[in-house]
Amino acid sequence: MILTVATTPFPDQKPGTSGLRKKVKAYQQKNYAENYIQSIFDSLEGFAGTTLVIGGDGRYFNAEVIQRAIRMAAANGFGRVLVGGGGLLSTPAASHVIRHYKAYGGLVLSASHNPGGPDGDFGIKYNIGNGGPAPEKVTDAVFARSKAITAYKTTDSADIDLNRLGDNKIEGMTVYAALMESLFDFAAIRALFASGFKMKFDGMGAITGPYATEILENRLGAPKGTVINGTPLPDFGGHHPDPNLVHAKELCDDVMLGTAYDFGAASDGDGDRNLIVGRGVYVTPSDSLAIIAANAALAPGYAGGIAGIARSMPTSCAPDRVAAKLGLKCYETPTGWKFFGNLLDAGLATVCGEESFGTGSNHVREKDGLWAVLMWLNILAATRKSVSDIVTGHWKEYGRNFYSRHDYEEIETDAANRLMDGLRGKLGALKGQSGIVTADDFAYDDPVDGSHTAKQGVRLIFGDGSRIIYRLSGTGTAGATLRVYIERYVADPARHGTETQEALADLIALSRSLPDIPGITGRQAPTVIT
Ligand code: VG1
Ligand code: CO
Repeated sequence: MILTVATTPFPDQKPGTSGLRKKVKAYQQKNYAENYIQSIFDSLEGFAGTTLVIGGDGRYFNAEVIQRAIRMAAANGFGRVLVGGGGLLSTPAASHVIRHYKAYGGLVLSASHNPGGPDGDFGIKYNIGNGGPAPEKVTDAVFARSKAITAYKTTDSADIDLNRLGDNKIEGMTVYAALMESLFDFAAIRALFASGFKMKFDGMGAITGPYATEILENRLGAPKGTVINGTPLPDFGGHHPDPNLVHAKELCDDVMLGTAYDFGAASDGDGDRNLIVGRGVYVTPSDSLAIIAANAALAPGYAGGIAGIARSMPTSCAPDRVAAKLGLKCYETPTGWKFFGNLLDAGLATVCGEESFGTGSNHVREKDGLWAVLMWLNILAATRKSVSDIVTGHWKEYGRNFYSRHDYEEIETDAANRLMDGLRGKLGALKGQSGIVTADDFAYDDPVDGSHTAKQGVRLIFGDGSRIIYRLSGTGTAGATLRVYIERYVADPARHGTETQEALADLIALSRSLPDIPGITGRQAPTVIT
């Protein structure tokens, strides 16, 4: 029976960079999740009788919300709901499943790289029929609706056993693994592992563990135990499932400093991010995108070459150099995967990436952690070179974009806004100072649908191409996080060995003094450096 339940709006259901992320405690308020899900449905048209995909990254509160979402989808008139076994789907698998089954769209229950557990974060994201995150015109409509909502629709049916879904259950892993087999040279990668090549993959207690175990160990013959922290847990086993030098330190130390491994990788809470390291080398996500773009044709799925590259604005300009050499366009978009969808749909770009450990291609409409790992394995298998040789070889050919991101987490929201407003207010004056040739607030005009997105980050671009970029995070749930991105291009191979923070030292100092970060935020140094 369909029930209409009266509710009152919450003022704070504004989707951020990737869905609505809040503390679990906020999501546990009566009707909070229901209001948001109903606001999504109310913003969509023509879905009666169609299919909706629902899956989550398995974090705390997933099991409860998924049941509510299934009931609400039925009550709102969807004809069919496809749910991942156990309610689990990684973000890239959900994207593929939406496309594969030609669903109307999908709900992804995830707060991605944010910590989980009762005191952690929860999130809900809506993806459209192309498998990608809803564009801003949809998320704007959802927020508007959430401020006016008066009722939601549900049914009085009992909870469903998510492991016994009959026809409504899809094994996200099987269809996803088949997609990966169609893109990469599994025989060559199998031969690489058979030759004694050793890798370690850190699932970080999150969703990718089972996918990685199936693909790397079962299908590609990597030794058992290659995947560590491979069981998804509601609190990620206490890990902060953000695959970077800080939160995946153990893996990085083992692979980079030791001699036991040739290659190391990790993925985040919902499986869309990737970390790539080799013996003695950490591959920045920006370099990884450039290297993948330059070598994509080694993988069968991209043998015909790529159509173009897209990167988020703060991502380093390393991919631009590859695009130039290949005679392709490199598109520069605002932060967040939702801006890549149109470029991929229109065939303007084949590979895309962000500095925040996100890389992907036109095979789905999300970033894809395991895809990036398999692309690297394919490149390593085809060339039989070490990660380090590939990276230094790339720098030698294209020059090196030294790159680092400095995060100041959980600063006061007012201070963060003051700092950004201060920068915006003196853009005119900054031009000409300290070699700055461009000082602006990045805006994007989508070449496909003509939509305009403003205020996407303050850019200071120097005469030699160096950049300092400032923006506030749109995924946090406490206070504000200031992200400062620092980049310098160096052509001379003799200088490529310099340590990154040292190579950027003068720009780093300037990045702090120009907007007076210590004075305004009270912070002398960032909390996380990647
Ligand atoms: C961050 C990253 C951004 C990424 C987003 C979602 O956003 O910077 O590049 O697309 O997270 O990634 P922000 O607004 O906090 O900088 V995920 O893996 O958390 O869905
Ligand atoms: Co993620």
